[in-house]
Amino acid sequence: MWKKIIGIGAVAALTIGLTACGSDKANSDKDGSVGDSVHYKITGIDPGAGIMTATENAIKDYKLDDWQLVTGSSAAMTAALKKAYDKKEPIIITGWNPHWMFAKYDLKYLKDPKGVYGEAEEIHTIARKGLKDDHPTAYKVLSQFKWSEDDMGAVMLDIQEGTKPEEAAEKWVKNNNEKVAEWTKGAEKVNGENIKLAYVAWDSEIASTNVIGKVLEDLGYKVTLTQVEAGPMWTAIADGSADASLAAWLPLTHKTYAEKFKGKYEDIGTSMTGVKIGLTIPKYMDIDSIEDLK
Ligand code: PBE
Repeated sequence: MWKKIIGIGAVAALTIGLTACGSDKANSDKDGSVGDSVHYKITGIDPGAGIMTATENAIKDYKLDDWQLVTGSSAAMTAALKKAYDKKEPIIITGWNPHWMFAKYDLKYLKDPKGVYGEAEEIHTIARKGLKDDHPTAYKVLSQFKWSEDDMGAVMLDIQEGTKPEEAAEKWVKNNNEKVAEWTKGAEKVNGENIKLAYVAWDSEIASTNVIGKVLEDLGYKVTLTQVEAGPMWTAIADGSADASLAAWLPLTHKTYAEKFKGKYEDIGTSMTGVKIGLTIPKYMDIDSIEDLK
């Protein structure tokens, strides 16, 4: 079993999120605008997430002057989505793929004709400088890690349905020997060396980090999963206080971080391609584009 450290920031963000959605009485007045129906609020996640920066840019670029992006957390956002969805009330959230919410609810992305949310994004694995020399086995596995949206989706859904992340990861690893064998190809076993993986409590990254944590543990590592906010996660890789992270979304989502820490980290692999971020709504809402929010 590995240790889990939860950053204070995550707890604070959750509290803010709960406060924000407590006062959120969406009122779907047929004659009013979409804005009126959701009180001009976009339900967001943790402030350090790239999708929050992208959404602030969308508010500017689409001139959504009356609109406000509400800060919270992934957990608070999905709770607000469930609450609205159950009553068929309107809600606009910051969504991304892969995410279990698209399997559980009928949702759609709002079209983004200005391309504020980028095109096809990728999930990258980033490592601290020197990891290759210090921990060649971990470096090898991390750089060979690659899976599909369906793979990640299975782990995410299992967790969402109540299985503990480390148990969901263990189950997936047990049932997917072939894939794991590809990641561990040529990796020699180690004897209790420490590896620290930093991640943010985004559902997608809880899944990937726990799975790789399990794979490294099976190779003999003592694995620590450190849960922090996005800024501290990038900082930890850059200053070497964490070894690696599976949570770098590029080229757009974490562009600001990638530029800020340029030359201070190593981009060692792409674990998934064709991922996406954007404003997301239930299909029963009758708008299609971010431009309809004006
Ligand atoms: N996400 C999930 C993150 C990256 C992974 C899309 C919420 C973000 O916006 O930074």
